[in-house]
Amino acid sequence: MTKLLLNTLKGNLSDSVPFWFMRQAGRYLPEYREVRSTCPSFMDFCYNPEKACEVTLQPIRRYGMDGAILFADILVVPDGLGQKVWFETGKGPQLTPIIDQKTFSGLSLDGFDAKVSNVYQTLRLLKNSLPDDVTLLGFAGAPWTVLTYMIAGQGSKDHAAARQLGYKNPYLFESMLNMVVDATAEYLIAQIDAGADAVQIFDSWSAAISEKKFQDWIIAPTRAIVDKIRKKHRETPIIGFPRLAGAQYPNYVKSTGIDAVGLDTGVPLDWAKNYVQSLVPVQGNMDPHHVVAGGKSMVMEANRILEALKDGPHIFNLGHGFVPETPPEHVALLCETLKNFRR
Ligand code: 1CP
Repeated sequence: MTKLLLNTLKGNLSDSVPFWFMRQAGRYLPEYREVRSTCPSFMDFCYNPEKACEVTLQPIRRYGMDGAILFADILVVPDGLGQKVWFETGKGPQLTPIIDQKTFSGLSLDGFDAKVSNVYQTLRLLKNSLPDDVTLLGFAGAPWTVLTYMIAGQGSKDHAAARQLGYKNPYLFESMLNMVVDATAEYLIAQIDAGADAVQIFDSWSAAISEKKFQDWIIAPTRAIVDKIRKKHRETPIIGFPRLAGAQYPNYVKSTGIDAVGLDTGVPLDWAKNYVQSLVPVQGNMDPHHVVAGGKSMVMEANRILEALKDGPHIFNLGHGFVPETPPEHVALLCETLKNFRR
């Protein structure tokens, strides 16, 4: 059976447009909340193959997306490197911050694979339980986005701590970047070994980075990861998602060598068609709040996006992940709209 999403990632066009959604497994689904309530620790949840497999499958059973994204988190990588990571209700992720040589020296790649190996087991379980036509997606955070959490010790608005450390102590910052590049490449290669058909690199915080630093902090590390993966897995598509990268999108695509790119909600579609979709397949880009609102305006917006990108390879997705207040029945209406669309 053909995998429509995987085929599209390889640049092929078909009559219908494949779709999946960022954060399609998550708090908007009652069945997710039920499993989540059995795991007090979010990291333990990510490292529980049976439960992680179950919540990955939940949206596929309900809606029949073309892609299933591994349930885990981008903060598995710092955890695997030995940084303490935990989640606090109402506060989000918390980490012991890495701010100098002393705190950095506590991290190591030794033992990384062993520490995160349950994630690979989740993928093996998924490989055996997913319908043949569903593409299995692995993922990791991009080094810059992951470093914003490692350095601040939590989520942050303008990523001040990471930017300032990058300017003040570029040698330390580069050592950290290099370690995260190596860990992420190892992690994604192992995900593909375990059954992922494609992988996505989430650079959620790549907005408003200067030209020079976009090159050093976003492009160079992503390129390094792409090169390492390709040495082992030449054919596996790699999706980049440089969220809010604006005019840097075409440069990001050309310079990183990724195979497909996720568009955030703000990217104009005519421009994307001419300058991005002409290079690689694109994915995106509905505002997740449109799905909270639902109704006719959501359906019209889905059709506008589908029409605008229909002449080239397109995977329908959101411009960022579902928010917890999304009504599941609005997702059902959106999926029905997408399944009925023909080029
Ligand atoms: O208690 C819960 O259920 C917490 C909610 C949650 C979920 C469902 C978190 C905490 N992580 C996840 C799973 C997750 N995270 C997935 C797999 C599920 C899917 O997509 O269907 C993925 C791909 C991620 C990736 C992720 N985690 C990103 C990149 C994508 C994005 O949304 O920008 C980021 C930035 C994170 C960090 C993170 N993890 C969780 C939260 C609440 C956050 C964001 C914190 C912040 O705003 O800084």
